[in-house]
Amino acid sequence: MAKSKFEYVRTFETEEKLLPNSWIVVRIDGRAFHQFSTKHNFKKPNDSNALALMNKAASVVMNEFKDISLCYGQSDEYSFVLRKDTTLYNRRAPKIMTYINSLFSASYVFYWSHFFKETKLKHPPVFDARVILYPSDENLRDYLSWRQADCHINNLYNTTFWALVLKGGLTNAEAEKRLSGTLSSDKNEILFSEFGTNYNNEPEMFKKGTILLRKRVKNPKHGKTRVVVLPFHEDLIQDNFWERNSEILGIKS
Ligand code: DGT
Ligand code: MG
Ligand code: MG
Ligand code: MG
Ligand code: MG
Repeated sequence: MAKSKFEYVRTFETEEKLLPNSWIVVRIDGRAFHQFSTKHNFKKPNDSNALALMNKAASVVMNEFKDISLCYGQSDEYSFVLRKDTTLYNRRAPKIMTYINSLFSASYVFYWSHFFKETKLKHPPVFDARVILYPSDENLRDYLSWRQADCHINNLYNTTFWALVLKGGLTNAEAEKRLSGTLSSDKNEILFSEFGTNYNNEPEMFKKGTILLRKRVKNPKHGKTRVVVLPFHEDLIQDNFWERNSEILGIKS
């Protein structure tokens, strides 16, 4: 077909290509989930169904894009880590970011009713997305450690805050004041001495977030192996996580 006289407008398009040989991280985060979680009666401070739905939507994304080697999620956010050498969409940033975000968001809606049997979706959930490049393995590990440390700090705060409000009868403002300036050890102590809660015994998913990894598993019936996406709730800040899962950074063991 002959080119139309309009076709020149394509030359206005730009192509944002991501630097080669760098880890690509796409992080999505729910928009105004403070409100969204209230409107949909999420349990405080953690709603297991809401977190399971986030994990499900991330698994759909990881199953679709094989160059994602690890995902990390907590609260209303998920990070997707693509291999350094990925050539997915020629490393075009907008393609990678929008496909991941859109598949995640669509899956969140698609699977909503599996996780919330009683609660109808009241409005479409939306997620923002960003792409970050990390040139070294150390940078990538520090990024993931930063997100997991954030999970821990927020979860300890929220667990103590909601214990003071829901079990201790304080108002939100009183609980906030009580916690202002406290250290982690103070919060652990409040939980233990006032509410009989040992923070260490809280569910690992709440304390550590969720890591999705690809693992080869054997079917016990016919012995065939296949690669599946599995959730882990472990400390990824320590070296031994990376030693046990040496395939992520491509360290030959
Ligand atoms: P943003 O991201 O700037 O549009 O604003 P938000 O409101 O999404 O803020 P963000 O992302 O910093 O914090 C996540 C919010 O989502 C936070 O207010 C707590 C809420 N949230 C996340 N997971 C849960 C949950 O399992 N239970 C409850 N009750 N709330 C949750
Ligand atoms: Mg948010
Ligand atoms: Mg925010
Ligand atoms: Mg968030
Ligand atoms: Mg098209």
